[in-house]
Amino acid sequence: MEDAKQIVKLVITGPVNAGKTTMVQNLSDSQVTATDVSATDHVSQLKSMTTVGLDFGILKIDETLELHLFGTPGQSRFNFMWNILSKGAIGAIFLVDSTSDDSLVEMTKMFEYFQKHVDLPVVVGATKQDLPGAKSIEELKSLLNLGDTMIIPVDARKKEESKILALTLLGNALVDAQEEDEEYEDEDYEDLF
Ligand SMILES: Nc1nc2c(ncn2[C@@H]2O[C@H](COP(=O)(O)OP(=O)(O)OP(=O)(O)O)[C@@H](O)[C@H]2O)c(=O)[nH]1
Ligand SMILES: [Mg+2]
Repeated sequence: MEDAKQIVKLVITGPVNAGKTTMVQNLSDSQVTATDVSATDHVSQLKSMTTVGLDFGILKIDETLELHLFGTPGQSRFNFMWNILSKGAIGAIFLVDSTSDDSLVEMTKMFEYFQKHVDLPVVVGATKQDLPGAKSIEELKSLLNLGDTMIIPVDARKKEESKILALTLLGNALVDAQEEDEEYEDEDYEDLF
């Protein structure tokens, strides 16, 4: 019998201009859905287009596993989409623009919001490490107050780097799920004695 195909949902989130749409586009084997429109107000000083709904793409790992990627908008006025898009996800990739102080401030707020309202396993990807003025991974780790959360340099334009980030998140999420399972089983056995 053929193995059933597993579909795993991942969310890609983070502040404006961190590289979420770029990552979903470059990771996807299939045609992507994007909902970018012309940026207005302060965002238009950074970039011409911004996401107002979602990015969607599919990355096929092998015959039995597909990652379904959901990119969120970065602007906080669309934060209702963060909850909607995170439903049923196994984890979230948080991207942050390593060259932008505004991105760090916004990322801290988003990260707090997520921990409170969404609570998924997270891996942080630090983009734009190749650009002048980029903060080092160590600096970012302490400025963002990330605690135990893993932070990895990534260029959202590069598929292989982005794939490593996605697979790291998947691995961490599976370990978390296994640990929760074990706790649950221990509780079960305690009831027996
Ligand atoms: N030099 C460099 N550019 C990058 C890197 N990662 C992403 N970019 C660029 O940064 C820009 C990010 O734009 P988007 O992908 O639209 O950003 P977004 O996070 O979807 O932004 P919003 O939808 O507005 O929240 C693009 O021009 C990318 O090519 C990187 O590691 N290095
Ligand atoms: Mg976008």
